Amino acid sequence: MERTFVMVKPDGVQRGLVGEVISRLERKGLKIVGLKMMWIQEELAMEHYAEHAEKPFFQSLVDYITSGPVVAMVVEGKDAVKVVRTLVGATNPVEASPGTIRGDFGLDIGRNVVHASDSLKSAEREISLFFDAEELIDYSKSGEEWLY
Ligand code: 3AN
Repeated sequence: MERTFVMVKPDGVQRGLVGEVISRLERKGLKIVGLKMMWIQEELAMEHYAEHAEKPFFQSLVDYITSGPVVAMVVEGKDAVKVVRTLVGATNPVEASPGTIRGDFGLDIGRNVVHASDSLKSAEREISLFFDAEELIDYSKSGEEWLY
């Protein structure tokens, strides 16, 4: 089973899309193993987006992600990293397919509703950046292997 990091960004929280995002992840069969609302401080934002430090939009990205509360979560499931990226859709909501979260709810590339890790390696990095080990809950939904 894989774990990945998902975050409802400030625009998603402001627009009341937290439940919608969680619901889509749950209905797909993914299991939430960590969940919290937080207001990201600049230092964490810069670390989270470190790979974009040289990009022209870096400062606006940091300003935006720290502009209001976010909902951070860790979801677990078979091929979770890829499955969540597929549910989330393309980075630019203009190109994201209908049926994806960004395709259905986003218009602006800077305010694209959700963040999701793009690889297993970044998932591990982002999970440990946002969550302490004891905040992640190990549980099973039932004893059945097939119940994702
Ligand atoms: P994704 O979130 O799909 O992994 P990344 O990692 O390429 O996309 O970009 C991180 C975030 O930076 C995006 N979610 C988006 O909010 C922002 N971003 C990416 N490209 C641009 C851009 N050209 N202009 C403004 N913001 C951007």
